[in-house]
Amino acid sequence: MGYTIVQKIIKSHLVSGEMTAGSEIALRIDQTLTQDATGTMAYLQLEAMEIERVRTELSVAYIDHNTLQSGFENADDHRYIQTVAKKHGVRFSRPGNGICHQVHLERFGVPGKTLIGSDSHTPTAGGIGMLGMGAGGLDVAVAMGGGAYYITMPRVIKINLTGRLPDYVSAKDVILEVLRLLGVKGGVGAVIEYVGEGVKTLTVPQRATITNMGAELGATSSIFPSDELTLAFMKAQGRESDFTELYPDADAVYDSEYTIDLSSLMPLAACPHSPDNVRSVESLSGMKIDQVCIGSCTNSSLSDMLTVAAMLKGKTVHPDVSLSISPGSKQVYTMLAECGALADLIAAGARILECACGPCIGMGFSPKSAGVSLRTFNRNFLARSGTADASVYLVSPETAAASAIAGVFTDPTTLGAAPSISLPDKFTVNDNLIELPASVDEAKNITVERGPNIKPIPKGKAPDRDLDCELILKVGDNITTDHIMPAGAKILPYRSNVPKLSEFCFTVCDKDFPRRALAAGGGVILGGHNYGQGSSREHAALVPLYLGVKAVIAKSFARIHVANLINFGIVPMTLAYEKDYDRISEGAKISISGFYNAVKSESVAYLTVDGLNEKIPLNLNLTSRQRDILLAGGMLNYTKNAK
Ligand code: MIC
Ligand code: SF4
Repeated sequence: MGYTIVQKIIKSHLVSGEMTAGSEIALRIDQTLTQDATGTMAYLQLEAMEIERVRTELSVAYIDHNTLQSGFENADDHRYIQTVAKKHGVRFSRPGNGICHQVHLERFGVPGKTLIGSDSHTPTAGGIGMLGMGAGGLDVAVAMGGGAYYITMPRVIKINLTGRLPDYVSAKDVILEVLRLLGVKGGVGAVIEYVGEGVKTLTVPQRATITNMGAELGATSSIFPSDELTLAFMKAQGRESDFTELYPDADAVYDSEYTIDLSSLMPLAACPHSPDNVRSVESLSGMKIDQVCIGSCTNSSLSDMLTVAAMLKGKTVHPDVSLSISPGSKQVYTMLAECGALADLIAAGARILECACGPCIGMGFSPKSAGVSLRTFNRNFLARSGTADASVYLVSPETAAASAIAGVFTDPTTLGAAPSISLPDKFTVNDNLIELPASVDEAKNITVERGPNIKPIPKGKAPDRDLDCELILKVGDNITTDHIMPAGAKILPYRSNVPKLSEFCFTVCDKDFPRRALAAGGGVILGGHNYGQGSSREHAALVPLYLGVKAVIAKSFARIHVANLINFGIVPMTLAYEKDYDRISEGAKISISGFYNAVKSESVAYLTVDGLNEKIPLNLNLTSRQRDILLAGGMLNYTKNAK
């Protein structure tokens, strides 16, 4: 039996475990990346584990999220990351160099290798046949120290692409179609592999748009073959020596299979407030809009920007619309300037932002009250834009540009022939904003600079012998990490300051939650399906830990978040019977007698709820490694004990 692309990469990186879908495997990690909003924690943890020098082939620290610097906090954190990276052997991508995933694809990704990043969109690297996975900062720190990365061996979903995209229909519409088909939890436990004749019609940046937004399916990763178009991209980056061909075997066996005929697709939009709430742009056309934002790690490549520039050339953005454009990297920005397309964007009235995450993570550009915002981004979770009652629609750059001119939702396919964009054979390469680490000798003299914003990381502790507390919060399905630990311009500056961050925990659902949690002395949270979907931010575990959360009970969990809970000693449990969800109310007194022992070795624990006669069975689907981490009170203690 042959192997799929992802199975080939896993096989060549397997440290332990069986390659049977559903079992725990450990992988050797070749490369890591961090970004600044999760990076400070990752490097604090690297220091806490006393790792002097990273042991990966390549590790890069990017500054791309917190670039507003409305106070000293971000600037201090940047300097911390810069100095800690230099000392410990990590390359440092300075602010202004671009969004981590875009820059990594351009300058560092290697087909066939493994990459983990403290950001959920790390699968962008799958656009060149690299296995990229999002992870919590602590897992990235462990990998930097040469430790393996543990995942559940994924199922492999094949998406067979046929045909060719029509004019004005683009890669974003492909991934929106996949989201429509599979939903935001359709990829949990799986890697999505794109194969078939249609693959040959998609360039690397288009492929990367698709693999990037596979994160919204809950997938472990998404990947394309590495073929002649990958080689052309690597050549254009001056990196052909990093190229290897990678295809699935002809007799590879997939767990499930879908076919998408690219030629049958139309412009699509994800409606508020979920990336899988997909409708045709045609059905929305004519709706008045207030804002358009183009950029983010999903759609900020040179080809996206050139397409938008060609559509805006000679036109003016509608007077009722505010249009922001953030190119994905310094390379993209430079080349836009060199070819004159930047002038076309400026002339049309676009507000050009620096190449960073910007509005995607609510760092400015919040829409007006009850505003309608069209964004080429990947997430439209409630309140993420910074305006709680705004309606955010996720669309392609083509739909965004057409609508920005018209002032209403516009299907670009109604505009006639699309502009033809040709990509240069050579990109402008200038890595001057990537700082190399110090040599081992020089490193001894480097002092890591720590600003006052950096506060100690809360420490987990072993589970209580018997759990006895309150159910402090009950929430529904698909709770995102943006609900648990919101981001945005007011909150992101405190990513290194957990006590301050805790004031905002779950406030999207319940303004009073932080106060209630502290008053109750902590407790347990009850969630629905796919609890913790979205980002890799471990703050969504660390902050609840600080507020005294000991366990989370849910119908099911998202992959990265459940790993983060375990890493910080919060016990994840699932309801054995979903119907029991309705029998537990917020505020109930609950207990589990023999909780410690259940975490140690039982597969089921029994929850007593005040006022209910029967006990509610809860599953503890934990590997023995995860049980040991929880018993140690989290990964930091666990690694210390192992020394
Ligand atoms: C996001 O898109 O939500 C983020 C901000 O990039 C996060 C990381 C973070 O919260 O810092 C992610 O996707 O992992
Ligand atoms: Fe940045 Fe947005 Fe991409 Fe997250 S999704 S890495 S915030 S651009």
